[in-house]
Amino acid sequence: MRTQVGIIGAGPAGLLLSHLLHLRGISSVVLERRSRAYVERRVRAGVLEQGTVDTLVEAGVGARLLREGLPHQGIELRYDGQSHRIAFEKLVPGRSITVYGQQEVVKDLIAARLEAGGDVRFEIEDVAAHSLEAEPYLTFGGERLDCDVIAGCDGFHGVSRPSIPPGVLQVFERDYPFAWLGVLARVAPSSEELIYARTERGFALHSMRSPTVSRFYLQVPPDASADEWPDERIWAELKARLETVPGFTLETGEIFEKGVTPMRAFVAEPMQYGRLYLAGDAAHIVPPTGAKGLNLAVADVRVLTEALDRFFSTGAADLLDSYSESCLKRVWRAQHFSWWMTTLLHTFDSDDAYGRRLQLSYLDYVTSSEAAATTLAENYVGLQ
Ligand code: RFL
Ligand code: PHB
Repeated sequence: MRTQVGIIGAGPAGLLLSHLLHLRGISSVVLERRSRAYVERRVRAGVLEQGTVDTLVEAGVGARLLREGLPHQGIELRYDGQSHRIAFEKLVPGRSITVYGQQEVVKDLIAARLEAGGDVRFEIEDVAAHSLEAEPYLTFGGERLDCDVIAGCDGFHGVSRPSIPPGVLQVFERDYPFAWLGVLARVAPSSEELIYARTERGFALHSMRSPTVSRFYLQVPPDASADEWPDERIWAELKARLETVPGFTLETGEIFEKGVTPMRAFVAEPMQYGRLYLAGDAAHIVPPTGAKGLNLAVADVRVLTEALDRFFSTGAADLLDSYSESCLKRVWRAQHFSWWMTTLLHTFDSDDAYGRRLQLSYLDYVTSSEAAATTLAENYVGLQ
């Protein structure tokens, strides 16, 4: 078997890459370890930057997103018994975000790939990448797939990054001393916009998926398990962290999804080796506070598509050679923003009274200075 681009992983990065390449007449095969049902059900991100929405719409996979996605013109910061709105329409006119579940993006992309006769294979468990320096190929289940290029879109725990020889990559990482418990509940959102809440009990986030489904996150200890969090405990803690301003009541409902996500940051440089190019979580992850992970994956794929198009249409490898450098500028901006949002809003060491004063001082600054609020807004909606 032979294809131009062998893609490992059918998450947002791998599927979007395959779709964008198809639109430019470049062939690809996507190999995914999990089943189609599993990847379509996997609950993750929810916030799409303007640039991500534009990419999906321009690629012809945005019809349902435009119909069902919830456009937002601001977010709320809640702390110290006060509520403050960061107003995108005023601070970054014409730019906003859309709340639309990552698994809905994945469903739309899979449907588009299959409808166009794309080769997406699920439940392929033993993919390995070989001969990365020249004439690369993938093996799986006794088969061999020769490719011009391999795209490692297999997430943080995938096989593509570890297939790069030792010593090539420089790794930068940070683990946070807490995790997020995320839940989905069948209840109308209690707020029109997302609420990022800082309290002495820890951080809480009120997000949503639709007019009838709400999404919540709670800062929990790093070793927490969802089993320790029966529904009543979750609602009590969400109320304690969110019902902190006059007149706000949190509506409750049936919780139908629960999971704990570690909070970690990671970047591997460069994002390429020989004919292997890493995109999305395979190369970098951010803590979810800034809602950047999926958006970074989409941005990588945009850069890679341009580079591959040029390579296959003219033979010029210049854009491929500078792929990592082009992506890393945005990656590091998002790393900084995610670190900053995380540091601002979470409870760290309970003995660190000095650190708490710094957080509150910065929150006061962000909510009272237009310059500071604009910094938050332009990073949140995504820098161009
Ligand atoms: P994915 O989505 O992890 O997809 C990788 C795919 O590769 C498959 N795979 C393999 N396939 C074949 N062989 C192997 N050996 C393989 N190993 C793995 C996997 O099964 C999977 O299908 O990576 P991708 O495509 O790079 O996409 C990245 C995003 O998923 C991720 O950055 C975001 O979900 C992060 N994130 C958020 N990002 C945002 O932009 N906005 C948000 O609001 C946001 N919230 C979040 C988040 C991530 C979260 N979790 C659970 C990590 C909230 C949470 C709670
Ligand atoms: C989500 O809705 O899943 C979500 C929203 C904002 C974040 C992270 C996750 O910062």
